[in-house]
Amino acid sequence: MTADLAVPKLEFMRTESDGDILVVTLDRAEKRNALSAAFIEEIFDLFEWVRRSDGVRAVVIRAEGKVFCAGLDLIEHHTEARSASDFMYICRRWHAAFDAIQHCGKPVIGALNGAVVGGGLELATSFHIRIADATTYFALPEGQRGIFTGGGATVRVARLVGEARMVDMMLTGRVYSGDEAVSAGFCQYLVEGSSLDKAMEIARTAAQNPPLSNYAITSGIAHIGNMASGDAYFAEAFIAGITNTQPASKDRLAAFMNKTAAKVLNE
Ligand code: 1HE
Repeated sequence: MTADLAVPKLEFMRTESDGDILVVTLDRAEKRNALSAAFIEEIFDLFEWVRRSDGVRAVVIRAEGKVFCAGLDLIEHHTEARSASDFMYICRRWHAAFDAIQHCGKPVIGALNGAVVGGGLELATSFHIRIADATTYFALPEGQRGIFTGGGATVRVARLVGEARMVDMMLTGRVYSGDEAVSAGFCQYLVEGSSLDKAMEIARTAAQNPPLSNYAITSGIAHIGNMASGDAYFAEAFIAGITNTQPASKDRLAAFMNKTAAKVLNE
């Protein structure tokens, strides 16, 4: 991999490019990748850049160290003695940063390891695909810390794994890992080896789709999920109208007609 893309200046992350895949590493291992206010701003800036960068076709997010992300920087939060309105504005920046990830227009694949907890789970649920390894676990320790989620979990985590499971996790500190985490929906893949290897494989596959198709898939489904079904069908028809008539779609359909395209087989 080479660091040849002109990304914004970063303090808490580093990036490398592997062809058209951008690999983002959370790089605050000494604090278990805890999310300070400045770290959140960096995430926002980076993914606004990803959205505008034609050279990036997919993103893999991994972490330095044995913990993917320990969530809110609890020490910064405690020592800054924030007012209610201070923290309300900070939460709104978390929402903006994680929306920037989810709606950057490119598939974002999380190569997870270790703890993915609190705000770390809020971060991970803004990715489109999550891959766990044998060390990965998910939790929402907010109840035990005497706080509440503020980075979008009430929407993204509840939607992903269900409101009842989220309430149980927050009340009891329950931890999910392994096959149970997959069946609950925290991650789509659980690998015995490296989650990064699997994430790269998936990113390379997804990067071959036309960019407009990937934009429709990664943003359209999420937006449509917020709509009543009549509105959703209407929006779906518009997205399909634009996506299914793009030049790249015509080429691929012609290839199918000419019997040069791959078939959809279960092998
Ligand atoms: C931190 C943080 C943090 C570690 N904020 N500094 N999140 C939590 O409740 C999780 C809190 N963290 C932990 O439970 C543990 O640190 C871990 C299980 C993730 C990792 O344990 P371990 O033994 O590998 O590391 P450690 O010794 O606990 O921590 C290493 C350093 O990271 C240490 O700093 P040091 O200067 O003493 O070396 C820790 O203080 C620091 N560190 N986690 C700040 N979270 C928008 S609202 C979102 C609400 C939430 O996210 S609530 C969930 C918060």
